[in-house]
Amino acid sequence: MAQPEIKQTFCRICEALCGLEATVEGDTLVSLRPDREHPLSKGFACVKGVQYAGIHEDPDRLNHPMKRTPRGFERISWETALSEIGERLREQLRRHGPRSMGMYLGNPTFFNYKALLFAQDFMRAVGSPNLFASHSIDCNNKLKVAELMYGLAMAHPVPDLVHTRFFLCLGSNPTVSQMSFVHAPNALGQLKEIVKRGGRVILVDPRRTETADQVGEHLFIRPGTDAYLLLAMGQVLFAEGRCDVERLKAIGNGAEELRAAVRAWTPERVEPITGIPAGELRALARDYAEANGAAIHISTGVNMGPFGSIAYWMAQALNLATGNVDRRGGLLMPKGPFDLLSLGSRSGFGKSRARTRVGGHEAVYDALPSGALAEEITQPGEDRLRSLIVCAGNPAHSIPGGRLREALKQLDTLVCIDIYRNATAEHAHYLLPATDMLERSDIPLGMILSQVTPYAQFSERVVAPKHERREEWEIFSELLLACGIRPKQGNLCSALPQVNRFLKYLPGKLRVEPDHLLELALRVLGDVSLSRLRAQPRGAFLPPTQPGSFLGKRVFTPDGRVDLAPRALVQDLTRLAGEEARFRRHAAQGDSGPRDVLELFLVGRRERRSHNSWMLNNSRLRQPPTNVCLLSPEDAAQAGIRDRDLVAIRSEGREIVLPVELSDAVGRGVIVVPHGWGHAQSGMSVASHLGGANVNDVIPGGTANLEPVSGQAIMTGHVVQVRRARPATAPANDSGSRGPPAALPGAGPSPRVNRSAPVEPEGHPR
Ligand SMILES: Nc1nc2c(c(=O)[nH]1)N[C@H]1C(S)=C(S)[C@@H](COP(=O)(O)OP(=O)(O)OC[C@H]3O[C@@H](n4cnc5c(=O)[nH]c(N)nc54)[C@H](O)[C@@H]3O)O[C@H]1N2
Ligand SMILES: Nc1nc2c(c(=O)[nH]1)N[C@H]1C(S)=C(S)[C@@H](COP(=O)(O)OP(=O)(O)OC[C@H]3O[C@@H](n4cnc5c(=O)[nH]c(N)nc54)[C@H](O)[C@@H]3O)O[C@H]1N2
Ligand code: SF4
Ligand SMILES: [Mo]
Repeated sequence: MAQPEIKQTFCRICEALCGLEATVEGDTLVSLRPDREHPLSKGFACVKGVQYAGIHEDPDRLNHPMKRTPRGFERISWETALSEIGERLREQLRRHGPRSMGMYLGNPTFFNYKALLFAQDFMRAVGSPNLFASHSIDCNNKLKVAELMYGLAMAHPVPDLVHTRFFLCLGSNPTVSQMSFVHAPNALGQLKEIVKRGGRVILVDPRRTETADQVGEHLFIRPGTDAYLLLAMGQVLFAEGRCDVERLKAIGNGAEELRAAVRAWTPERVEPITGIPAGELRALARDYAEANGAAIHISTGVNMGPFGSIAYWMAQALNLATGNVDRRGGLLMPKGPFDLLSLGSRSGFGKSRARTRVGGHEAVYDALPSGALAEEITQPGEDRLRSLIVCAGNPAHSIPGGRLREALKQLDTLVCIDIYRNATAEHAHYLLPATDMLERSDIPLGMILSQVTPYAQFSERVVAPKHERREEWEIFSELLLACGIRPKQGNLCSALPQVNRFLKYLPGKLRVEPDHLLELALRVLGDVSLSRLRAQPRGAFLPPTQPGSFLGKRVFTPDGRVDLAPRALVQDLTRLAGEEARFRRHAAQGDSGPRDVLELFLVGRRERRSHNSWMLNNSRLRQPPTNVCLLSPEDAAQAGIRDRDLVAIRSEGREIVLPVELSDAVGRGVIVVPHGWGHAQSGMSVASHLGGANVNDVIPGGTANLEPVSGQAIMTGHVVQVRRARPATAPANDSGSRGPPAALPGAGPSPRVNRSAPVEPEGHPR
């Protein structure tokens, strides 16, 4: 029996990257806990990370390559899988050309440096522009606006949470999510520190969130209207001379156009749109300008709205106009262990100009909008998408509209590289089992530019891969060879296995892995070597980000100046003005007396114990039996809806039925539905025994619902029809529901949940 050994690693589920400590015996994981000695996360970790053993050991995990047969999925060898897939793809490429091949990269790919590098390299080697990624159902607005204003999609000044005195945060629930585009473990703790220092935290949200319940001040807003709020803040700041226009002119172009863009949006005009009283809005703008170090931050609640790009533009522009970018307590531009921005700029990373075949939607951060995926498959044409490789993603579940599920059936070849047989895999021809985060080494390159406190950590693999699980980079390399694609110059993906095949014949068991390339990159370009990181498994602090190191120095536009009023955004203001009447109408509707059907704005919610579509299968995490929607008691009363009733939520001819909880934390005119639920069809036995419904079934999808500047799918603030379906006590009858059966609250948990390991308590900050 191997001796127990303790290993430090870090969690790669969300952007907090919390330090974890694992006890292992040989290659068996014994336990996982928050790393109390981790200099940055200081013993904080949430239950999803601490209970990751439930994922690592899940009997539902994909452990072997599988092939669809008339009898269902059957196990095949890696050799057979690679050669069969290779043969199919080779033939397809020969007949229909590279464009007919596509790839979708899901969220966990961006927490896996090797998978990301090799997936992109694979597509370059194939020569297909058809790369899709989850960032177009998450944050494309930010990526596009950064490209327009700063010249690089990955250039995002990060709120200096450690020093700021005023944090205005729109569309984020840090207590649950740990934030996005901000690497700050224990986000709630960090926000509480701001208040403790005498600063202010203001959360703008259509719901009084778990965060707003615990820290700072909360401002209700009508969904989808944040851009109007920010424009009006800009109007106040310029009108009252609180912007340093001369400084703006020194660092960028378009200061006058920016001033003109906000001029008409007075707080009085915006009040009936956002629901925020003009006086409060004016005070907010003044307090922000007067705070000595302030940051406006927007996140997915705004990204996914109809004007995500204008909102991010305004957030950046106001931060710049008040002198808060590149200053302590405002927002800083981190550099990372090596200058990723300069490297990205030189290498052309993130600058693809590809467009979709249907509608000509442009790539953002090298990926086409996921909302176009279904049409790229179904619209006839010689170069329509005929095969798709999905890596660490669940597009059939996570992309709004539900149309993709039908489209996937039309593919000649669908290959899923995943740790589970998820909803997308139900349409796949081949499933390839990937390693999980404990089974591979990693450095969080994707998150390094979001760091409040610059830090580098490298983790070795904690245990060897179980069964036949393989790392994605190896899968991509082997697949490329199997497709008969010859290595091109600079293609890591095809070069590495070739080199390794050669090395096999030399003495000494030499083998080149991506970590060797990382070592080289850090040695040549970096502030910290891989050997130092290996010797310090809890990671190392990097030099703090310096104020004044960004503007005028590392802006990557052709002239090195910020574009303060990019044309595409100025033009999009016409669309925003056109929608004004719609929001005003909703405001005027107010209390129109009793009615059967409510028209409500649909917004989302993340839950502590789940993560997008894949954490519900972790039997160590106790889940409620279904997702539950939230509604204000006043709205509910209008349609005779009572607490725990089932309500039908309808949009565009589709309907889901879910139990409702009445809550005064929800603004009027709003219904809140958590995503990630509704797993009736998948090989995830715990999740599919739960009830619930996939909210994406009632969110309009496709290219008609893309935010025009960035191609971000519009996912929040759609109007849905809501009516009482059944009282809480009636037996469930799901006729009329296009979603999976909605379980009643209190329905029994799945059998797998019962035979789960004991549930350990959540790790808390010290
Ligand atoms: N309605 C609605 N829809 C949403 C959202 C919302 O708020 N509301 N949120 C959106 C957001 S922010 C995002 S990021 C997207 C996510 O969209 P996707 O990335 O398409 O979906 P996920 O549910 O994150 O699926 C991740 C998949 O990766 C697998 N996986 C986990 N770890 C690994 C690994 O190490 N290797 C491999 N190969 N696979 C792994 C999981 O099993 C799962 O199948 O969903 C979006 N969809
Ligand atoms: N536990 C858990 N943590 C997660 C995830 C998870 O699924 N579960 N997902 C991870 C991922 S992929 C991401 S991208 C991050 C996202 O992290 P965040 O961006 O913080 O996302 P949410 O926690 O969903 O918070 C979004 C908030 O926006 C609000 N909102 C909705 N519409 C609007 C609007 O129009 N205006 C405004 N102002 N607010 C609005 C919602 O009510 C919600 O409170 O979280 C990550 N962390
Ligand atoms: S907050 Fe939870 S899921 Fe996110 S990195 Fe930390 S432990 Fe992992
Ligand atoms: Mo996300």
